[in-house]
Amino acid sequence: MPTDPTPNGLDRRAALAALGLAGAGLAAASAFAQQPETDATSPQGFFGWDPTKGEYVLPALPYAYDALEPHIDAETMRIHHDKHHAGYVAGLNKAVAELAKIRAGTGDASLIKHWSRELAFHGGGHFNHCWFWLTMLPPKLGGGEPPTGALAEGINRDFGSFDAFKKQFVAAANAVEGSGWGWLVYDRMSRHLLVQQMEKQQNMLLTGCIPLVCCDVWEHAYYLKYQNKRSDYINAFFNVINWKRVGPIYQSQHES
Ligand code: MN3
Repeated sequence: MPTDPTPNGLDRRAALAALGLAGAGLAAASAFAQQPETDATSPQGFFGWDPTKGEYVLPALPYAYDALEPHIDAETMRIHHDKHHAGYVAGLNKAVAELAKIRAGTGDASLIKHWSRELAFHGGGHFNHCWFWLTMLPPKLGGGEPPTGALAEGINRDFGSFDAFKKQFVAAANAVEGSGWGWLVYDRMSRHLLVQQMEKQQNMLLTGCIPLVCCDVWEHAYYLKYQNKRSDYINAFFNVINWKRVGPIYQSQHES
C-alpha cells in the first residue's frame, strides 16, 4: 500500500475536519468512530486496516447507501461497496498471504509474478475505493458545494476557472479506455494541480502526486443507472464531491 499522502500532524479532530465531517453531523462522524483506528492522521489508515487482525478490512461507508441519491443510486452503491470493494480487500489479503508463503519457502516461488501483480492490483483497488467513498458527501451535508479558499484559487490558477477544470475532468474521465479512474491530483514537483487518467487500478501515488478527487469510471460504478452514458454519471458525480475534505489536503501540500 502507498505511504500516507495526507498532511502530517493532523490529530483525529483535524482528520475528521479534513474529511469534511467534523461539522457535518455526528451521525456521519460516528460512522468513522466505529472504524478500526490505526492512524488517526491518515484517513485511509484508520479506514482500511485492522491492526488486531493484521489484515486489510472493508471500511463501512461513511453515509447510507442511498445518501447520494439521485446522483448515485443506492443499489449501485451497495453492490459497489459490498461486493466490488470487498473483492479488492480479499484479493489484497490473499496476495499478502501468498507472498509470505513464498518467502517462507512453503509457497510456489514460480508464482511470484502473479502474486506481485495481484498485490499491486488489489492494493490499488482498495486504496482507490477508500479514497472514492471519502471523495463523496451527501448533498444535504454539503456534497457538491464548490471549493473555496486556497483550493478555489489553485483551480483558477491552473485551469483558468472551475468550469474549465470541470470540463477537462469530465472529458478526461469519460475518455478513459475501458476501466479506470479520473483524478484531480496535486503535483508537488511542479506545484500544479493536474487532471490525470488512471487505467484499471494503477496508483498515481507512485508518480509522487498527492491524491485529491477521484471518480471511478469502471462500469460497475454507474452502469445500473446510467448504462453507456458515462459522461452523464461523471457530471452527476460533481453534485456529490466533498470539496470540504479536499481543500485542507491541498492547502497543506501547497503551502508546505
Ligand atoms: Mn469501483
